[in-house]
Amino acid sequence: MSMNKWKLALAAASAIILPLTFAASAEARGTSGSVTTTDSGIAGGTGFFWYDGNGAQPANKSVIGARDNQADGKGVWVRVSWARSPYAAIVMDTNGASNGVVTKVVTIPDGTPVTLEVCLRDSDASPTLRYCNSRDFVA
Ligand SMILES: [Ca+2]
Repeated sequence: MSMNKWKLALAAASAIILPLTFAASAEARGTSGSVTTTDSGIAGGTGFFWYDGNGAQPANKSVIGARDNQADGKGVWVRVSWARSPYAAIVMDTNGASNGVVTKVVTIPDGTPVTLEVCLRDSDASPTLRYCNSRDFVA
């Protein structure tokens, strides 16, 4: 094989391998974090999103969480939403402040962009959402 043919063969091989490598690493990349409500002083609520970066959950499982930070008579409402069915999941912390994080496992395909919203919620009888905030993550 001449040098030119060898170089062409290498270039062709790279063209095939590189997109596969890129797709594999992009699939594994997700983001986790939190967002707090916009009320003044100590934020009354915190919403959490954990993508399945450590494989602790089965494939395509993410976890959302709600934490009530303040004994103000309001619970915390958290919703994660994305562009494909089933579109959204909600978790609420209504068991009083300082009782940890209420979590929910959600099936979202890896690599899916999601929006996490957190609001304070008055009560079951009056479920008005207040002081909402949102942040984007990747499942
Ligand atoms: Ca509260």
